[in-house]
Amino acid sequence: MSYAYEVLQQVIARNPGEPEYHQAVKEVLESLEPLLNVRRDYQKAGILERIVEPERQIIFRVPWVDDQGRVQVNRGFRVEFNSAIGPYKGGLRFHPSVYLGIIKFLGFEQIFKNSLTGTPIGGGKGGSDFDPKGRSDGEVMRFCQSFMTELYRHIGPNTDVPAGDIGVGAREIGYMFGQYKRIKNVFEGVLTGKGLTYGGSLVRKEATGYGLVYLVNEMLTDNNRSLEGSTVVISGSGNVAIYAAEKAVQLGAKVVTMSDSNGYIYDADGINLDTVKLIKEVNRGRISEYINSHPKAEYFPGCNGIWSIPCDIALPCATQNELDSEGARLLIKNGCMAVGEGANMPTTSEAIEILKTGNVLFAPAKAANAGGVATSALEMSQNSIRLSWSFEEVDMKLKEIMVSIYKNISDTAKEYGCDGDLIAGANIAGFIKVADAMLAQGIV
Ligand code: NDP
Ligand code: 2IT
Repeated sequence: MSYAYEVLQQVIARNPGEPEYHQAVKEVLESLEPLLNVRRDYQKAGILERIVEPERQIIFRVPWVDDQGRVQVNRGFRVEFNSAIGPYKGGLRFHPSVYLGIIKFLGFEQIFKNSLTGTPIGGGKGGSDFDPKGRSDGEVMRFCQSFMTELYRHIGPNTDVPAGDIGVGAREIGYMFGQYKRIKNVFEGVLTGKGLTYGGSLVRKEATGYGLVYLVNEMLTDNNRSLEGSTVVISGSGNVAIYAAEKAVQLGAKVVTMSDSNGYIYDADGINLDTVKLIKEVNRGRISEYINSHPKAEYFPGCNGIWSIPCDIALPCATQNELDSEGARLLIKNGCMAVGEGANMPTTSEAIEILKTGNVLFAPAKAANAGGVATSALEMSQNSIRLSWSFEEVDMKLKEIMVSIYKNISDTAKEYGCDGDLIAGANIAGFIKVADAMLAQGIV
């Protein structure tokens, strides 16, 4: 029995009822085999046993009062997973599906993603089972204030720096920042994704989507393909999806779909992003409203059908396990040449195997969506030096980071005998830096 397999069995036994966490750990540990065969020192130092156990897990009550005067109680989480290479860093997710297993899968992925960015940030994640959908601004504010009233004591600009994720955007970050500052009486860069008037970085809003397309573009170029003239299917219509679509169009592609948890739109002429931004960013509406102003477009209820739309490139940008084996088969059948993961773990393990067999180029989330957190690290740098860089400057740094992530993961895949397997390349490259830092710091 291999070291990685043994640790995986321990993880499954010790963390019952957390299938998403098991899935994330399995994918990483399996792909580390070629590295662990040559680096026996990792086993001696118990690196795997330690890296799969969060350094700290915080679970807390979040009481608040809704607009009808009723008391509501949600559950808050912050999992401080690994601080070997920097302060814990990672988003907060507000979604009714949130439970400890989701936060742990996201926090675990974040360790390696953050390492790949080349910036000094550790891995963490948090959130709540609070559902912002249909809640008034006042309710969201009271929830965020209550959430931060507990969270503030665990975080800090050199300790743990949260940001956004599903259900947490500029509005929520603003309310949480205000409450943190009020409690601590310190103006400091404790959150990223802040508004531009109070310490936010230009390009942070666009960064995950732009970064995804920069990385996919590198992967295509490296394989003598091009984004220009291609047809792109994007799922989701949130922060990542919108700015992935914007950059894909800027680079000459046509984006024909977007979705939310109710259904998807198909616009053969190319999605009008101004309409999507108005519906989603301004009105917080549903993607189905798109057809009201674009009658030639079609709306289909349900999420899975989106992968039946013929495309050259698919960018899942909504949520975990949204692209399953049936979706993968449909993509291949329709001639899809590349998949880039904008969301975290959007592709099921079975679907990944099918895409591999079908020779579809595959950019894994840890690398492909790292532009968001990389730009968060740039926001932290700007906060530390009390300066703001221009849009062009941050965008250029983001692009450089994505290009170097691609080079790092494809070189690493080659070095460990799995040429072209960017999943293995990303997992191994992300892991080595963290593992070596852990080795150097002793058994802690
Ligand atoms: P948003 O909240 O802005 O948007 C999420 C989108 O995904 C919405 O369109 C939402 O639809 C849809 N969605 C959410 N949950 C589900 C579900 N269970 N089934 C179907 N659709 C769903 O989030 P982001 O765009 O920020 O995040 C999207 C993904 O990208 C997540 O996996 C996140 O972890 C990942 N990510 C985000 C980064 C960031 O910087 N924001 C950085 C790196 C990764 P609806 O409105 O109906 O819920
Ligand atoms: O999954 C992610 O990388 C994020 N949600 C962004 C985290 C961050 O700290 O910017």
